[in-house]
Formats: sequence, structure tokens, C-alpha cells
Amino acid sequence: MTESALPEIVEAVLVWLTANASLVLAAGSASLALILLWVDHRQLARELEAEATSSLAASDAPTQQTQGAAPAALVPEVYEDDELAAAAAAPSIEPESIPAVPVPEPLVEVAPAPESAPVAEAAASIQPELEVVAEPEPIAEPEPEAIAAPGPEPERAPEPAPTPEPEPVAPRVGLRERLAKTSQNLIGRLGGVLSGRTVDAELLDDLEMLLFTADLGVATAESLLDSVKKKAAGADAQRVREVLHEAIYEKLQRVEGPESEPFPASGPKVILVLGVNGSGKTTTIGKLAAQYTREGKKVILGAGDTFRAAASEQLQVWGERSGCEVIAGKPGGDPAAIAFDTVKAAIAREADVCIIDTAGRLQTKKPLMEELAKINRVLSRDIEDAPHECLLVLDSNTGQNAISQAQLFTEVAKVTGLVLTKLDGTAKGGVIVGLADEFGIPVRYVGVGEGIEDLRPFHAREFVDALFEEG
Ligand SMILES: Nc1nc2c(ncn2[C@@H]2O[C@H](COP(=O)(O)OP(=O)(O)OP(=O)(O)O)[C@@H](O)[C@H]2O)c(=O)[nH]1
Ligand SMILES: [Mg+2]
Repeated sequence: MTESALPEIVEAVLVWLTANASLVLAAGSASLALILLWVDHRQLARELEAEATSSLAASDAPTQQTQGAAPAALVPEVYEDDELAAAAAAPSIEPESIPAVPVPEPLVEVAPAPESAPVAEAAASIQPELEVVAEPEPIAEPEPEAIAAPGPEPERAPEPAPTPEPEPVAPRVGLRERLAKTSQNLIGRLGGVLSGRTVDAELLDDLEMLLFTADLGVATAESLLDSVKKKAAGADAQRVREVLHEAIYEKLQRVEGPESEPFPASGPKVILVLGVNGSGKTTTIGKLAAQYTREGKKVILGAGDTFRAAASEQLQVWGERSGCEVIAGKPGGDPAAIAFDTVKAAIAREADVCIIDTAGRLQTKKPLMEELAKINRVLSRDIEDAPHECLLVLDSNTGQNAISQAQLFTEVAKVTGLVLTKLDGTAKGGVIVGLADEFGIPVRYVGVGEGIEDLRPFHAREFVDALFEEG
């Protein structure tokens, strides 16, 4: 700004003041009035304060503090409202007036309500879901892939069933009678061939034909024919009969072992039973169980045939008949899991024997070797040398086919004993000689009927004599 401009500005201000003199005067007087009013108000406040202080000295000071009223010193110096100022400064506040303060109550009652209700509702709606999630899934059985579970959780071992009374045993029917058809096929026909003849080339031809059609097997038939040629050349029919009788006995005597492998020093004896479907495994197990229980042994059966419908029910029936417990699983389950559980149960119940059934269709379901290896593995988990006995059950009705079955099973399992079943109903029982000759595996039992008493320990002499007995 230049010096020459100043007089012009002053002049402009003076002109404005002159024009608005009345407005300026009004503003000044209003300000003055306000200042005077404020001074007057302060004076009034001081007087009230002095009055309150003198009253406090005379009143009960602790009452104020315990009731939580504001001390006089905290009373504001200036109050717009005189009544409020007087109330705040009042020395004797009534106790009832404190809970009457309206502010906190609505806060307590109203504030949580809008939120808590939805939360409670939400909690209620979530709760059932949580319960469903928390509920444990029912445990499956292992099935052992019991082995997996084993898992197959042995947890599945059922409580011992009440032991029913074993069935009374029917009187024994003679072996000769039971072997009648085989005897007729082999020895009966022999009588017809030999009748009144001496051993010559022609007779040897006829004899060869007879032996080859008697289900003995080619090698065994040839071996027997050789014996006749060597020991009965030129002899009569009676001598040929004697030579054959002794030659067959020698072959069978080689496979006459004890009825079973010996019992282990401690723990249950474990018997695994194998064979094609329908060969008589389950029936043989039932009969065996009855024999052991009759001897006072405690027996547990394992329904390892999970393949065939009603297979485990069939074993249950045998269990009831022989008075022993049966460990079973779900149809279609893992047979190895059942085997595992059966051994566990046998140990837990201090059983003397446990016998494990298997499916006849085992070899068509999975590779036989794989399946049997798995079963053998789990059996030896708790008892190192189990199974102590591996029985192969062969149906004599199948004739030469029984030899093929023995071939198959001995390749994939360590078969320790044979059971020849259904010798009572067949003419093909000569196969037992072929089996003995070719495999040399002990024949433990022969099945000669469907009854519980129709499993006989195999004794070579008794068997051969029954075959050759004139009837
Ligand atoms: N006559 C006679 N029948 C027998 C003998 N052993 C078993 N059977 C019968 O043969 C049939 C089959 O017997 P199972 O014991 O079921 O045969 P399996 O080997 O268990 O058969 P799968 O369970 O199908 O593999 C049944 O009707 C038995 O009664 C026997 O020694 N003599
Ligand atoms: Mg069976």
C-alpha cells in the first residue's frame, strides 16, 4: 500500500461510520448490557456458594460420600438454571433419589435386548447341527480290513454265547457199510475179473483196465499192476487179491499220521480249513468241533467264508450242535479279518482249539495265493506258529478231480493234512489211494456221512480191510 492511498481509506471508513452510526451505537450498548448481566450473575453464584459452605459445616458430611453424591467442591460455579444449581449444591440428598436416576436403568434393560435375542436364536438354530456333527459315526468292522483295521478291530469279538448242550451221538455205523460203493467198484469188480483164473497176460490186461477205471490215478494203477506182475505171476485169484490188499495198505499206511498235529505248548491250536466249494469244509468243521468238545476241549469257530450267502449261519448251526462259540462278520467282509478276530477271541477265552472256515470260491474271487497268504499272515500275528494245522477238504465224489485240487492247493498253501469226505455215497473212493501215493500228505479224517458222528479218524489198516471185506 502506498502513502498516498492512506488518506483515501481513512476517509472511506469515516464515511461508513457516519452512515451506520446508529447500528454501531446499538451494538456497543448491547455488549455493555451483557457484561453487566454476567457480573451480576457471578455475584449471585458467590453468595449461593458461601451459603452452601456454611450449611455443610453444620450437616452430616459422611452421608453424602456413602451415598455417592457429588461433594460440594465439585458443584459447578455457574448454573444456567438456578433450580439445578440449588439441587446440586443441596447438602442433604435423599438416598432414594439415587436409584431413581433414570439413565442407567434403560441402558441395562434396553441395550442388550435387540442383540441378545437374535444371538440366542442363532445359537438355538446352530445347536442341533453341532450335535449332529458331534455324533460319532458308527464303527464299521474292520472287516477287518481287520487287518487294516485289524483292525480288523478285534473290537468285534462278540461276547461268549451261552454254551448249549452238545447233541447226543448216534451209534456208529460200520466203516464197511459206509465204504460199500467204493468197495464194490474196486474189489467187487476184481472178484468178477479174477474168478477162477490164474495170472496171465490176458488177465493182466483185464486187471489193468479195472485199475485204470477205479479212480486210483494212472501212476497208482500202474504201480499196483507192477506189484501183481512181480508177486503173483502165475498165481491164482486169491493171491492176486492178497497182493493188491497189501500193496494198497502200504500206500495208505504212509499217510496214516496222528489224527492231528500236536497241540502247541501254550495257547489255542489254530486249524485253517481249505477246499473248493461244496467239498464239505463247513460240515467237517462242525463234526471236528463236536469231537473236540466231547473230549472236553474248549472250541471257537471262525466263519471265514464271507463269500457265500448263509455260510456263517450254517456254521452257527454247527456251533450250536457241538456247543461252541462262533465268530462271524458281515457277508462280503474280509476273511482275514474274521481269522484275526477268531484267534484273538480264542486267546481271550483261553480256548484249546480254534477252527477257521474259508470260502470255497476263494480262488475265483482273488488270486488264491494272495488271499491265503493274507490269512496266514494275520493268523501268525498273535500266535507265531499258527496255523498249526492246514486241512484240505476233498470230496471223494470228484474222483480224479480231487487230485487236481490237491495239486492246486499244495502249490499255494502249506497243507498239513487231508480230509476225504462223502466216501459213503461214492464209488470213486479209490482216489484216496492215488492221493496218498502222489502227495504223501497225512490223511487225518474220512467223512462217511452227514451226521455229527460221521467223521472218522483215518486208520490205514481199518480202511483197507473194510474195502476188501467180503460182503
Ligand atoms: N454224504 C455225505 N455228505 C457230506 C459229507 N460231508 C459233507 N457233506 C454234505 O456236502 C454238502 C456240502 O457240504 P459243506 O460242508 O457245506 O461244504 P463246503 O465245502 O463248506 O461248501 P462251501 O461252503 O460252499 O464252500 C452238504 O450237504 C453236506 O451235508 C459226508 O462226509 N458225507
Ligand atoms: Mg462252507
